[in-house]
Amino acid sequence: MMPGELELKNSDDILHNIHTYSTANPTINKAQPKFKKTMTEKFEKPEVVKLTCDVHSWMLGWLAVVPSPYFGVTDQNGVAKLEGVPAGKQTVEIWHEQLGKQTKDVDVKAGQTTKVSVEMVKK
Ligand SMILES: [Cu+2]
Repeated sequence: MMPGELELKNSDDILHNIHTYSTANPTINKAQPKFKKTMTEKFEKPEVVKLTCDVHSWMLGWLAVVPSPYFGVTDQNGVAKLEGVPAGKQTVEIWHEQLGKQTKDVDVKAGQTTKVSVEMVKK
């Protein structure tokens, strides 16, 4: 997401908890009871935020707050498409929960598809 508000939904009939491990944004640690179907929280600064639920130890998520409208999540084949990126020299940043972060400089040509290939290796 870009910096702004995020709607957190609880579609389950049980209590959950939103616990964020932020450094740039305020930390959130709030219960979300089953009757509270949506909660809105602000994430105003770019960072990758770890989210957990303290009620269910296996629940874990990541929220990437990025300072750009051009972002995506890879599909089952490891492919993400960023559309409408302005032509010119751009830098793409790739992040993975276990494999870390990489950046790559890309020369985006107007009206063409530019392919960027990145190999993430476990260290
Ligand atoms: Cu939960």
